[in-house]
Amino acid sequence: MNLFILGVTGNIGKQTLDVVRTSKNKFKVVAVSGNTNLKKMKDIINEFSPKYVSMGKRDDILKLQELYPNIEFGYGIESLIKVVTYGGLGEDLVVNALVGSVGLKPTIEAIKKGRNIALANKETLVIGGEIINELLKEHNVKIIPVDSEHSAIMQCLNGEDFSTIKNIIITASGGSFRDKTRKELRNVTVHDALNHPNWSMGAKVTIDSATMMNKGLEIIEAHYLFNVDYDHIKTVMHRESIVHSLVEFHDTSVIAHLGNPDMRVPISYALNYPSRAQYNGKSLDLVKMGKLHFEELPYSKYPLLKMAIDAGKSKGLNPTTLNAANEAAVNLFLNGKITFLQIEEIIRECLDVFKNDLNITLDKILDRDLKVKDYTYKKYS
Ligand code: MN3
Repeated sequence: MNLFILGVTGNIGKQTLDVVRTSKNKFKVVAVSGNTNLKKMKDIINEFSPKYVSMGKRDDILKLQELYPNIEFGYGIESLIKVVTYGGLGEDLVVNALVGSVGLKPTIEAIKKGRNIALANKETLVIGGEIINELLKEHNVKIIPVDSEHSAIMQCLNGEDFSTIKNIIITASGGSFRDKTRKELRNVTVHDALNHPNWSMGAKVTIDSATMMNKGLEIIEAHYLFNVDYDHIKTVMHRESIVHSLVEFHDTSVIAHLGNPDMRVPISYALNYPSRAQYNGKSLDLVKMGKLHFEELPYSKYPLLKMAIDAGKSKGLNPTTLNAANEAAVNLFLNGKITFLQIEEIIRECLDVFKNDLNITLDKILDRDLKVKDYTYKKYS
């Protein structure tokens, strides 16, 4: 299997390479992209010898070119597309582990090339779901979700008739601030927010988990992946992150997917789909767990959850506006420019300022994405 990995130096990229290491004779890393981590990229090149490497900046490419004259290099968005379309067709899989809307165009080009995609970049479906689903049909390509909840749902649906789904139930850990009150959220710091109780993730997803925007984006993602109406996608707070999601069927049977919180499991499932590979992780010890807890998600504490679901339901460019405002606001928060609760204020403001448009095209999505981010950075930097 030839792998084309976007975001290889990030958190999901790193864990993808862990999975690749466990079955090195099955996978060949052909093309990869990183952003600014030159040292990590050198290590990856030395270990996996890819044929094509993309980095964020031209300077870094020039440095790498000197060291590795036999590898092709590129930088910028065009080179991300080169990563996913590199070489001829074979037994191929694109792993899209980019963070943010930048992942949409490469996903589209991978589909057009006819390559299946292991998708960790949820923004692809949040902002481009309508377009993506049309393209998947047209090119007979599959998206296999890497997000743990969606991987769980996909596994619960194995061999099932989708028309018998009654509800999809997505679990939420509650993020780093699940025990804080609204009032306490006013003064939380970046450091507090980056301290997730269960999962090891990148900074953006960890903040999104704390605001619950992550769950909102995942609901939209689930809507497009499984073609289930928003009214039948439920959430439940589950502190232990052991039940990764559930599906209820017409006969009220509920199938759940359980496992220790380890992203390498859904990554391994996506890489080996439809079969399963051996993974030497820790077995789930239910007796040791003793209890699992489920609570209602407090919507009043997390206004972004409802804002995201509403944006998803209203379709068109609203999900793009929501997502772009969130990306910019989270960035501003991480850089100490705004407070934690300003993230939701900025998103509300952008949804107000930028009007919806139901007639979407890729160009309109990318244009809206840029404009919302420009607006937010200019006003709040
Ligand atoms: Mn998730």
